[in-house]
Amino acid sequence: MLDENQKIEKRLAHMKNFYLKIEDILDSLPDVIPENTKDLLKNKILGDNSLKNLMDGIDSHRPPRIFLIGRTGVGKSSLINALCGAYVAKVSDTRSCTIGAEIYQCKENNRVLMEILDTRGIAESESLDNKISAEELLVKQINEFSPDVAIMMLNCTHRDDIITDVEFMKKVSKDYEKTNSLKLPIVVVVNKCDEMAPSRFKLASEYPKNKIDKINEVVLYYKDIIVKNKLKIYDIIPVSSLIDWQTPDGMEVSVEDIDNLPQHDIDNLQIAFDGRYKIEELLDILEEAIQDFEAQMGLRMAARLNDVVVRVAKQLNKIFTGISASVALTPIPTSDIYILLILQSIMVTLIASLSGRDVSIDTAKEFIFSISGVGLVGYGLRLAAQQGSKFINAICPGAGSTVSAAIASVGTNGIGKAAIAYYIEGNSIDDVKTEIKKNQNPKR
Ligand SMILES: Nc1nc2c(ncn2[C@@H]2O[C@H](COP(=O)(O)OP(=O)(O)OP(=O)(O)O)[C@@H](O)[C@H]2O)c(=O)[nH]1
Ligand SMILES: [Mg+2]
Repeated sequence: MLDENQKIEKRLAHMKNFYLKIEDILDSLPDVIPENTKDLLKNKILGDNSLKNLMDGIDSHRPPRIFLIGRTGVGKSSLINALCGAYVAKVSDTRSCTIGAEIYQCKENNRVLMEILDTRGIAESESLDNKISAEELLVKQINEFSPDVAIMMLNCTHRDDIITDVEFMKKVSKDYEKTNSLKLPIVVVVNKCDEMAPSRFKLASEYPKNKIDKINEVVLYYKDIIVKNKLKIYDIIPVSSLIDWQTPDGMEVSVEDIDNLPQHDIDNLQIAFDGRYKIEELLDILEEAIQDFEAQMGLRMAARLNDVVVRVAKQLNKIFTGISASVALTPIPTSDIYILLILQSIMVTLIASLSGRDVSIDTAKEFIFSISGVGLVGYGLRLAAQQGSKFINAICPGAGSTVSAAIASVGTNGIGKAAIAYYIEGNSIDDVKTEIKKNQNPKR
């Protein structure tokens, strides 16, 4: 039986196979499409660097290196579990570390998900005789580790004095930039939001407005200190990493007791209660912040099977939304809608291939027509082109007949979302249509 990871690899390979065939598919489009239009599409799709990086990352991904800084008990280890959606084992690295810092790998079934440099921060190293040299040593160690991203963790429920750590991060950041000629993306994570009053609401979907308002107030409080002290950060986000674990036979275990369980139970821990808040959004931010595409794919691969597939599909949607906008800006001999339809069909086929299915360009086109309510199933491309403005109107009412970049991208994005909902999340076509009707003018 294939394990989760092999299933993911298989689906990604399936998508890549389709990607490698795009040139042939474009070449075999009906003759009504002029050669230069086909070339334009080839250039736009195959010349797109983000798409190329996404595909390259499939063959050569690596675990992302994350530098975690935060006080004892702020939830650094819990955050890693929350990001991976599983209780991951910590395996200490052989590399030596300064006091207060530890390098380890997070593993699941022999697969390394992430490499972590974990430090309690310089504020807690005060007992050291020579604080200055300890700090220098730590900065050096962080740069040797060469993180893809730094996560600075703060506590939502007590407003800590963070100036020492902010100053320290400025040094780390400066040194990193000097060594790598690259900015270190710093993401500030304000954890334990579930504990904010009223703390009885632990489910993210049930947070009342007053709780969210208080959480946002704390975020602003920290942001203000960071800005005033001139630390450049990539983003700041409030989260909760709360997960309660249970053994496969349903026995709940507290985090403190997990290490006492037999190895088999530790390897098979399940989520008993999921109190995570905004972890998806944090993953999105980290994915964007990480520049190296191999590490970016590695981060996606650390998530659960369906999450990995959805994350990749979302990325495809983002890329094709961008390509659509750029195509709409290019003066082209054929009708814009014609080209958009081909682009969107290719995107739908790529997304569908992630579900393990083989979907032809024609089937993808039919999918687009059926969700947009035009009902051209079975008709040829030529008719689709003639019906162009009507078709785009169905997706984006009031669009008129010229396809602007904004409309092209809104249409593509809507179709991408619908394809994810249908092919990957397994919703029915009727549910997908209802969802589209609800968000007639999606913003992104
Ligand atoms: N309610 C709640 N508890 C959390 C959250 N994150 C972590 N905890 C709890 O806080 C305690 C400390 O969490 P850890 O993840 O071990 O913290 P850490 O930063 O790794 O601590 P050190 O390794 O000692 O530096 C544990 O009991 C966690 O279960 C959260 O978001 N909400
Ligand atoms: Mg820890």
